[in-house]
Amino acid sequence: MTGRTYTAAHWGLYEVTPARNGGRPTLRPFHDDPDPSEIGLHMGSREVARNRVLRPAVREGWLRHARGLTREDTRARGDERFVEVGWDEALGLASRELARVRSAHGNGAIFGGSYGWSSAGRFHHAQSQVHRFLNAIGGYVRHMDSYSLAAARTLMPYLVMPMDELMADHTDWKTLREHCQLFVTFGGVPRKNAQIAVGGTARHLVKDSLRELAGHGVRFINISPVRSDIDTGRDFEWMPIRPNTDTALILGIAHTLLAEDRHDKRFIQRYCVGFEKFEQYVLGREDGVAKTAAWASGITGIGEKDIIALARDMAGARCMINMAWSLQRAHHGEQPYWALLSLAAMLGQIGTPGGGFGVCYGAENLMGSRYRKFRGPTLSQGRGSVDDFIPVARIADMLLHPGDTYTYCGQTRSYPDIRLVYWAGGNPFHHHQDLNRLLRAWRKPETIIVNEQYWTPTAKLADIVFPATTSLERNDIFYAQREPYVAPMKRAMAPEGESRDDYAIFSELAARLGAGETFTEGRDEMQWLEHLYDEWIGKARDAGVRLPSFQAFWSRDLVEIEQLDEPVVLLSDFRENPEAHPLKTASGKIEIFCERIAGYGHDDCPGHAVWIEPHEWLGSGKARIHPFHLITDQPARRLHSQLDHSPHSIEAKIQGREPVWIHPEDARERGIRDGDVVRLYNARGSCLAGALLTADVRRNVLKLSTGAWFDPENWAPGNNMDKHGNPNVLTADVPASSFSQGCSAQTCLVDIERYAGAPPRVTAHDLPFLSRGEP
Ligand SMILES: Nc1nc2c(c(=O)[nH]1)N[C@H]1C(S)=C(S)[C@@H](COP(=O)(O)OP(=O)(O)OC[C@H]3O[C@@H](n4cnc5c(=O)[nH]c(N)nc54)[C@H](O)[C@@H]3O)O[C@H]1N2
Ligand SMILES: Nc1nc2c(c(=O)[nH]1)N[C@H]1C(S)=C(S)[C@@H](COP(=O)(O)OP(=O)(O)OC[C@H]3O[C@@H](n4cnc5c(=O)[nH]c(N)nc54)[C@H](O)[C@@H]3O)O[C@H]1N2
Ligand SMILES: [Mo]
Repeated sequence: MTGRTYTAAHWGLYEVTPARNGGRPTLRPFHDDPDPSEIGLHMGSREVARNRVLRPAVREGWLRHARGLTREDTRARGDERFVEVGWDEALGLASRELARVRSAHGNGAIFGGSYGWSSAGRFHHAQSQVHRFLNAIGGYVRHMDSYSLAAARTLMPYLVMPMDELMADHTDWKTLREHCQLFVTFGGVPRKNAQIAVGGTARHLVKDSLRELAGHGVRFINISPVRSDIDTGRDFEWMPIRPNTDTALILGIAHTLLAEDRHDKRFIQRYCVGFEKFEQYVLGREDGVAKTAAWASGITGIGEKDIIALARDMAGARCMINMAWSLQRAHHGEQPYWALLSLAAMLGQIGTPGGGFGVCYGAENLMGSRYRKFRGPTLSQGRGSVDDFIPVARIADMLLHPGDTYTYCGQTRSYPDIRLVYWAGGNPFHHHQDLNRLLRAWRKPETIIVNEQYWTPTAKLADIVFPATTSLERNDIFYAQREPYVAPMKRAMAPEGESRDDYAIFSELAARLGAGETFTEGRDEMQWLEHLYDEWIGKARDAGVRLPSFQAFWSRDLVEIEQLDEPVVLLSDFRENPEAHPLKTASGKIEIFCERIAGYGHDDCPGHAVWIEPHEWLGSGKARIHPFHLITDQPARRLHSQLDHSPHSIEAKIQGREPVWIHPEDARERGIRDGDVVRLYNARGSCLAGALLTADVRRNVLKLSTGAWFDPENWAPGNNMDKHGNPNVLTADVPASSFSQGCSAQTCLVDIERYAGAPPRVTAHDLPFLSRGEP
């Protein structure tokens, strides 16, 4: 015990000096973290606090309407000022409106999907809080899957096992170091992304692990439009592929393996089903097109000889194939993942130490960790009477087209008619595609309520905004999967302004709606922590982890979780004995061809991996009009939109705007110089950004990270320009497929030009116009 105080954020565990005499807390990196993330160091800073929502605020027109003064006009969202009101009035307004919608239209008219990452800490998790609250008052329409992973999360359980299990059981870094010879990765192993783990991370593993592998002589090949999304500390090979064409490349490799008889027939026969159908397709016996290396070369832009050499190298070495999640966040995003699994099966190394596949080392710190696996404490979300959901990325479709039908995993379903939206812990005007379309959809609901810490675009577009506290202002428990420590998170400062915990906000609303006891079960914050902790002790014990009593835990700073001696090797049990350890798929084996998915009859996701052109890509005719493929990756200096206004994030902006990576040759042809303000555009919208010239990005590809707060010239839907560099004004709101309905943000063509004239001021981080008391 060292007497330190800790706080956790998704991007790290930090040591805190609590605020004294009305000052601010200061944060330091965790002393045992070999590669701490700078993102969190500014969490408690004055610059970040400047954007806090300080008091409950109600949009003026909505308030006038609630007071019987005027008709309501949802088109005014975003344009009107907010009136700051007292807590009692705000809670009264929100609870009466919830009650009205509930009695007039039923709980099925309330959308509480409320997707988003919220903050770390197991109790004050805003998602769980809002879902539990809405269930306590009778239920709500929820969301399925995530923006991160919908295509893979939907697909992989049919083929091998659920994504969550695959992710938690990745072959660990140490084992790779000892056994892997060739590490081929699609989309790098971005250390910038591995800053993050859901719930926080105490020891960041990726930087050292990659260096150790390279030091051991592991050969790395990065197949990606972006060279620098891996850093091994040494040279590595780069295959600059055209975005969204990886499936074609894998098919070309598969064809080479077949043609040269290098595939592992014994593995396929023993552990897989349906290989023959895939083989027929690859050889061209299904559609008359043999998926040769030459064929793949024409699609991917990778040389035929290089593809053949890659196939031979993969078959001739202990080979790990890794794939970034971004590949499945694309049109037909199921296909690269299915192809990856099919290729790994052909190589026959699944379940061996050092070989097989990964989904994805680098997306978060978790993958490759050897620390013990055990579940964390969780707040029950309760149960309501509404059994309706939408696939998470279909929000605009739902709001715009109530009653319309759509398909999902072979079912035909229809969209509910939503009257009220409640959001806590997410930022849809960060995460959704085609924001002009979302602006239109956002006008549909009668009321939008948001709990927020900061004046984000989503808060600015709400009717009622409740100010929520941050982790630094609450007590909580830090736990994340396969991390070496758990820890108490202790309040380090008083709540800013009049902000309250989400738990307190929902407790009050629930009480006013007659569900106070159901929601709180009579516990306050500390009683909840103790309750969740006590339940957790038993679960942890079953997994071989001994936790101290709650009192002992709370009076200590950290509890260490031991590292396992035995290696973690993905699917090793299955490899050892597939009869004793069958997979939970229909056949118990790896499904190279899947009867169930084939039976759904979705043309855009048939029974085995196929190459289908995305609706936009560099090989399509559309590229003559918009000749750049836009990659919108995860930002290095924040988590999505969180802390976009922190000094660390602002420091990297160019003329106040998000940097867009462009190849120097492409820039030269367009008269764009490093540091220029540029305009990116397509038929869906346009945004400004700051040009960053680098040969680390392939020609005809632009990279603009997500997370710059949406900053349109005005809030009316239409082709208006975002001034700050939010790529989601450009991306398309098209589902990955009719099977998964997942987010397909990485499929997007644009053009770019130098911005002539004086660029408009960035206003993303300005506060909305606030007035006190009377509308
Ligand atoms: N173009 C494009 N778009 C993408 C992606 C992409 O690759 N390309 N990626 C997608 C992916 S993978 C994801 S996961 C999503 C992420 O989308 P989101 O998860 O919606 O993004 P965040 O910025 O993390 O939003 C979290 C919000 O919760 C608020 N918050 C934090 N803690 C609390 C709390 O305790 N209480 C309350 N009430 N609020 C809190 C924060 O202030 C913030 O506004 O974006 C998706 N969007
Ligand atoms: N710092 C930071 N880390 C994060 C997050 C964050 O916001 N900030 N978000 C977290 C979340 S919610 C998620 S879901 C994960 C997401 O993890 P990913 O989805 O894997 O991350 P991305 O950064 O979108 O993409 C990774 C790399 O894939 C490459 N790529 C893009 N398109 C293609 C393609 O078509 N083919 C190939 N071969 N490569 C391609 C890009 O060049 C990029 O460098 O990251 C997590 N980590
Ligand atoms: Mo994500």
